[in-house]
Amino acid sequence: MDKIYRIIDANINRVSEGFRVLEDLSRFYYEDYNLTEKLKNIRHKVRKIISNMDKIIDYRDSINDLGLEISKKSDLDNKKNLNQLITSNFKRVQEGLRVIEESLKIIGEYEISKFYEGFRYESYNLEKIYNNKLKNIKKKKLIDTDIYCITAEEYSNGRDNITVVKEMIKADIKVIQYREKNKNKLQKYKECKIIRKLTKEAGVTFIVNDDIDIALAVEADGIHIGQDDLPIEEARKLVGEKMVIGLSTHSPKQARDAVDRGADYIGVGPIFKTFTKKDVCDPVGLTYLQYAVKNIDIPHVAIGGIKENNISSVVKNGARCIALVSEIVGACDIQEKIKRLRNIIKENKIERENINA
Ligand code: 3NM
Repeated sequence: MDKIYRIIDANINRVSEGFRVLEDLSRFYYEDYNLTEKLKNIRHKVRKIISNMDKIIDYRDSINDLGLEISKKSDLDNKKNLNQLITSNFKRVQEGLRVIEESLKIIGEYEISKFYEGFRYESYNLEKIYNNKLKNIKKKKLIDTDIYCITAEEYSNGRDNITVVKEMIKADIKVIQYREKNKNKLQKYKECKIIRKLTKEAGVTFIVNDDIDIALAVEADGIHIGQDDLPIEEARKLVGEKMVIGLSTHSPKQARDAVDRGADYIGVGPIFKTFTKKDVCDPVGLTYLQYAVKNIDIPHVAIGGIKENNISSVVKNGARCIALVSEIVGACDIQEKIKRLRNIIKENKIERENINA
């Protein structure tokens, strides 16, 4: 029976080490204070509760552990990426906790075993928090860009949406939103289907405006909704955690609300007067943009009335990502226009960084 203590000792080490790997990734790689603190706390508790059971350390015999030889000959523990590393360490922690729990019962430590059962359940919850974090990082990358392009056939100089999207892709645009107010559902679906294919081939993020059903049907990367659309929570239920949800906001209150309710990014606007969106409020100016840059943790997209001749002020005021509709879709040469806009963004970003340095 005493050898049960050896099993407990080995698994306490296994669990602590697993938590330590997860904790250090959270601390040094993802720099997440809350998650790091939670992992540290549970790691300490796993060791502490058992620390007055002297017999445990007496039965340690790592040198003669058969597992070492088996492990040396196996590559089952090889990890190809961070996701695998995180998943396997949660598994190791959960399996170890289960072994400790069962072993403690055998030696009559039922009460203590219940603590370890609790840690196991806590670890399931931590795994969920970790996974959501990873998903959010992935989603952030999907919209990490300088120019966010949006379609609008009626301002496209006689070109159709597909032609315009092809030009955007050639200009190396990384995020395209399909926004079309003058077509029926079937027409929109058919266009989105084509755009999904084009964007997928080019590695471009594809967002659908308003029509959640179309976004789901064509497997878009995200949806963009407005203040009068379905509440974010309901939209999230429909699209799941993997899809990006963007929300148009027009005030600091709406921005804070969007964050609280789980938006992945916000539109910030209209910065200037726009004629492209019919029912939008008066311009909110650069002040609201400054607020969002300073106070809102999720990515933002500055939008509304932004043109080649005023984009520099938007960049200087901190915008990281900028959406221009009529200025791009209406340009005679879309690729040239995007090139010029990019140059202005670059120059002004350098200036902004020099001022902030
Ligand atoms: N959303 P343009 S303004 C689609 O403020 C849209 O939420 C806005 O078009 C918002 O670049 C806008 O042609 C239209 O002014 C922007």
